[in-house]
Amino acid sequence: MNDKQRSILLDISSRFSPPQGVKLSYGTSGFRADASLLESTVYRVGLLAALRSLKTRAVIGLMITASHNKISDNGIKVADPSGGMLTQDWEPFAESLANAPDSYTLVEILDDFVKKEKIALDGEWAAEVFLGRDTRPSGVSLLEAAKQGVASIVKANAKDMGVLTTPQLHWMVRARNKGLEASEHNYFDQLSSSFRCLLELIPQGSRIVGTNDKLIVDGADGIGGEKLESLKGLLNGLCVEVRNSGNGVLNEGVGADYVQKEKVVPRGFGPADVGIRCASFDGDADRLVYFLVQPNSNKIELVDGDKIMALFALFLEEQLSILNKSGDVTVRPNQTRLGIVQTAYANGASTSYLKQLGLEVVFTPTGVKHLHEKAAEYDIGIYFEANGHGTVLFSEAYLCYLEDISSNLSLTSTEKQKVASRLLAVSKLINQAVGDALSGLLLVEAILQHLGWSIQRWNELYHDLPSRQLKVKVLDRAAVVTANAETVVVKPSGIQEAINAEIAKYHKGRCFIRPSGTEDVVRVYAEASTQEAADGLAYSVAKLADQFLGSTNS
Ligand code: NG1
Ligand code: ZN
Repeated sequence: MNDKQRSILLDISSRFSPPQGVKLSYGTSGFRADASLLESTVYRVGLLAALRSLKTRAVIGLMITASHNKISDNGIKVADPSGGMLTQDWEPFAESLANAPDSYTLVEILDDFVKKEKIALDGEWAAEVFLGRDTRPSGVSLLEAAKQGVASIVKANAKDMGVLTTPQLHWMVRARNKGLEASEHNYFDQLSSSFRCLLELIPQGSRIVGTNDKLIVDGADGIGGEKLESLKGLLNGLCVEVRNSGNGVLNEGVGADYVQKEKVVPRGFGPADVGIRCASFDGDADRLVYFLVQPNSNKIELVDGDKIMALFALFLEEQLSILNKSGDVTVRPNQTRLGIVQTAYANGASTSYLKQLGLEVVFTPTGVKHLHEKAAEYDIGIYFEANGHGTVLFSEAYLCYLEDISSNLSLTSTEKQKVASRLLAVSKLINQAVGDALSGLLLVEAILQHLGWSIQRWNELYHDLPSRQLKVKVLDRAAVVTANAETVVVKPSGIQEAINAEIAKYHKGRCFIRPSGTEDVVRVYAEASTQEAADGLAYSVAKLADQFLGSTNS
């Protein structure tokens, strides 16, 4: 770094002092905290994004959002050139930047990193960073801080892409780095045309006849509802009503997280909606769950991310079985590798169902970065978290294979061509960068129409085991160290044995604890054969967490 660069950095960074006494960590999904604490962090992540762009010679994304968390929180995460999450190798650098106590230390850390990574600050390449934010009011000033961060690195350009869903920003980064047009118009165009293509390929006689086909979507009073309102004008074959599209308080009594955790109707829904297919997004529209309003109560029947995954898996498996039928020159020497990736939060009944379909099911720790990486190892990899975050990935080689089949009239049967065209349309409809509530919703809708299924029929695929999730505030959540995709606690010693002793008391009992990557809590998850038992197991293990780790309330 030359003197000019150093002095620009010292000057601008001194305007963004870090909060005192707060240790920030780049968790499951970037930095998240009360918005008032984040200006310096966002500024510093702006610096990192510019360096990452210089290093990779590609466009990098910065998304300012705290997703499903309350409106007063905010957060920032980095999208890598592929549109996926920041490479994990750079997370420690992000953390040391965010926690540097003053501008001098910040510049030292930066200088060392630039040397270590051999990043040319005054090379030919001008860094480019796409910025997006959700609807949180604090996003306006945080976006300015991010711009300043990018601008502090000489030859770095920040481009404000506007108020977006998180998956839109990831999609735009990916598209631009593939040399494609990356506007919202292009994104909507891709979604609507691939959706149309899937509907056109529905076998005759499949569509549900005479049932109430309306879909009602809860937009969590965030950006997703707004975007769906715009997109819906481009969609034929889908009757959708959007509620909670921005007039109420973001994520308060609404949204996918609320619906999934509380299992009650979101604000704006009620008895008149009984029997109608309903869906809920989270605040930045990267999570999607479906639900049915129960008669005579405020309870809902939840159709969660696991069940969305089961629907996708069933449909894709059916398509692949047609494609992989022998007696045709197009058959691949090896069958298509279809992989299913879950976390320990997946309901046990969903895992049994998927295994019983004969599918390969693997587990990773919580967090999209882990799931995505694993799913990318397959020809087609499906990953989902129970909370509704997930997508379907197609490898480049597999897409080429599908292109060959769909265009090679002389070698393949019409049926196989149709399957290949369908799978290609799925790959365009479902966001390849990151889980996306808008595109996930369209794929669910297309598959239900293809199968001729109602939401009730879909929900019958299997019955969830009763479960309970709790949060425990402890003195230091980092004291909990886990292994085996977070199913076993290795530290503090003795706690796992105590948890095992509790689990043994319950029929079909399963329980684990892990430190949250987005909140200052330890999470407890329990499953058992009845709701009472799942509650009992969760509460007794929460008590153990409290005893072993010390409560902040005592
Ligand atoms: P943490 O706070 O690490 O549990 C939560 C979700 C993750 C993921 C991230 C990012 C649960 C149990 N955890 O992470 O799955 O979605 O938020 O938003 O739902
Ligand atoms: Zn989200």
